[in-house]
Amino acid sequence: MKGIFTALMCSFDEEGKINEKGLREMVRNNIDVQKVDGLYVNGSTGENFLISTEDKKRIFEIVKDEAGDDVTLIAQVGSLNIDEAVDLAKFTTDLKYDALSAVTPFYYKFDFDEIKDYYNTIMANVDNQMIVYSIPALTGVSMNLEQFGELFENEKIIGVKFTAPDFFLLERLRHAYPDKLLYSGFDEMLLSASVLNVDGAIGSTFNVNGVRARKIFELAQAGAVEEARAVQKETNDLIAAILDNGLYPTIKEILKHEGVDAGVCRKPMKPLTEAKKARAHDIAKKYL
Ligand code: NAY
Repeated sequence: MKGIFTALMCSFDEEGKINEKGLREMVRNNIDVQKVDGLYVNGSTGENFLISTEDKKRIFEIVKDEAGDDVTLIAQVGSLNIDEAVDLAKFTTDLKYDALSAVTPFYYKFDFDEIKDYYNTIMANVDNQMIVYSIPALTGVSMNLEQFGELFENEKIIGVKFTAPDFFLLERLRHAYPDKLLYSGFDEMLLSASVLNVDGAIGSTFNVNGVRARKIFELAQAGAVEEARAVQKETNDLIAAILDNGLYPTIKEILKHEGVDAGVCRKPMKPLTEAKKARAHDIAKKYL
């Protein structure tokens, strides 16, 4: 369960339908070219919150069929509809996904007891392991050290995907829970998280920059911080350009530049203008 995990994208056509051939190519590109250790399926990067339950299931099936046992697979099953979350947790456990993950429930201001009940309910229904998906900037849900500790009391909850720039809390978590898995969630902060001894990282930009991400992670683990910093600098030049041009559509356009049929993003995300498409190809040439 340790190492570099791509937050997988899905290829959609202009009508928003899954492009199965493209999705399979994206899976293979991550395994064969980016050489990542695993895939995080139907997360934010997978446009999970924009698609139907049926499409989520189809994506889980296609990814498992294509990846087989080549890499570790994590299924993001979180949903505001807890019945859907449980259904997807059962579905992906049956498909033999190695672990589940679920975003903290958002939109309504759930209190911590409600959040804890959400995770415990999902896990009471399956024989699998759970990685909490914490991303306060998008969900508005922040948890403190003690609250993470309460979630971790459930032995099936084995770690957290920590997508936040709070390195104080990350260090406290590492210190307090040495046996739980901590994953860095912001690719531009991978080095900072790695020196705090996270167990791995899950990122959108690894779809195109996985090899560099591994270098940063492994150099930091080996204590070669100076060299790691140089690779993080190259990485952040790339990420800054991608963010400036539009995160997910630009990664898809870069994948197309590399011959992967990445399709387009689903509405309400808008397609890149011709100028931004050209810029994405320039970014690929300049930074990859
Ligand atoms: C997800 O579920 O796909 C993730 O959270 C992966 C982590 C990414 N977060 C988001 C919200 O996209 O890789 C990061 C992020 O895109 C990257 O660091 C650029 O900011």
